[in-house]
Amino acid sequence: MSDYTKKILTEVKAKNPSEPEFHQAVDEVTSSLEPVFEKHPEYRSAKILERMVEPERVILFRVPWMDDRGEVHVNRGFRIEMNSAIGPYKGGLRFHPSVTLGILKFLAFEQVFKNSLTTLPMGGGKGGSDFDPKGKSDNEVMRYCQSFMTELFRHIGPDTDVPAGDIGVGAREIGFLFGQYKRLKNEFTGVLTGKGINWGGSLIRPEATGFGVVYFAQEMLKAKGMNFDGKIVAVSGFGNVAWGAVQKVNELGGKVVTLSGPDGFVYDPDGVKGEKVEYMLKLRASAKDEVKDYAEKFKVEFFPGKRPWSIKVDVALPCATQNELDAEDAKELVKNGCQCVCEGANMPTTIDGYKIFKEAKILYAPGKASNAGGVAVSGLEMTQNSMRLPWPKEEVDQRLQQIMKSIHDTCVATSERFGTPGNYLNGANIAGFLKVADAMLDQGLV
Ligand code: NDP
Ligand code: 2IT
Repeated sequence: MSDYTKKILTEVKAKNPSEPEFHQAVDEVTSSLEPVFEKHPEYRSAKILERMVEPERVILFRVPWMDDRGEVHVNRGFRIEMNSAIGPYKGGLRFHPSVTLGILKFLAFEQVFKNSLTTLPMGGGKGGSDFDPKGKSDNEVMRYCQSFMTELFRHIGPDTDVPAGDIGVGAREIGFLFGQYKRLKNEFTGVLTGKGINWGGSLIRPEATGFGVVYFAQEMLKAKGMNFDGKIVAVSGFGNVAWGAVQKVNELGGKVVTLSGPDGFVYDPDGVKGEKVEYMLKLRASAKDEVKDYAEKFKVEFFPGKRPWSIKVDVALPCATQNELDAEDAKELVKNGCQCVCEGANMPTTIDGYKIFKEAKILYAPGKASNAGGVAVSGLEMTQNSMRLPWPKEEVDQRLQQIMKSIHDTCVATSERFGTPGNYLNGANIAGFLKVADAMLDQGLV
């Protein structure tokens, strides 16, 4: 690391104490950017990176709500408006008890690079709450979403900031949030994405992140003369992203043998297919947050408290959450002959885990490139809303495939151009950075 980037990282840590995930995300991006600063001193002198690590705006608010028994609760709501150089702030909302300012800043920072890679005009943002949807009734979730939006509505808008879903925020929550926004503004606009299909949502948006991950992995395999046919695949998580990924792997002839939750993982050597894929939706809707029930229902093995990375597979798709794959897990995967790791979640691999993949020279794609299909189709939903014209499924899917191929090819070309061929992480970080950095230069001191 150069003195310049070291200084930036030291300052980020000093200014933002107790935000380890944010430090990790900045560290990972910064380490890719050394060759950029060597070639382009103009970014240094304009202090582009120093500006990019500081959110344009952070909104933190109280969310009071009442449960079904009449008891009052208070949670925290956040929206991080990170960067609007190339478009309105865009990014999901996460409802999970682990949500903190630091977690959302890491996600918003990643989102800036991801959105830049999609080829669409979207800036980066992220938001959410420490609200725990687990075990809550539909009415409680509705009241919570209404209270959350009663403050958030004044900060967002179809040309300003367009939130969507993430962990704990799916179609149901987007519906409640949209309904409240509409009442407050008396406007029907594309202010949120992931909407229901009858009221402005895009076809394929629910599947988009998972489909996109597999399209990206397919491109990586193709570049090495391989494909998904007959490949054994480990998937972690059992949520929206995992569900989309499982479907697409099956379609392409692969076999998914694991799913995981906070309680452990299931090993299904016959493959997660047919009614089992439908069952994933039930598992998630049950709000129990367990995959153990899958093992009981389909009579397969359950490994309590364990992650799925010890199983021998060809491809690994981490689709649950950040830092769910560490150096030990990475060693296991490599030892067992895994050829490709393609991230569905945001930052699921630790920095030490990534180093193991790099040393072993196996294919590795960072989430900001490989999971960009979700936000890309959100971008397409915004386009359809602006045109007031819905596109057929085939058109959205075809555009999604083109976008994932374009991100793949950009990562390959950029990593080569900056001296690290085959390194998708460097390619994604550099290409994502350059587009935003140039826009910031064009727009003056913003
Ligand atoms: P869901 O809420 O649908 O599913 C999340 C899954 O991850 C659940 O299985 C959840 O279980 C598990 N999980 C969440 N937190 C933890 C934790 N701390 N430890 C272990 N497991 C955990 O979310 P999504 O599928 O939408 O999101 C999954 C990942 O993909 C996240 O990293 C998200 O940021 C990323 N992503 C999502 C996109 C989207 O469009 N939805 C787009 C791009 C990336 P539990 O709730 O019980 O903890
Ligand atoms: O992490 C992500 O890219 C998302 N949760 C999707 C964001 C979006 O705006 O669709």
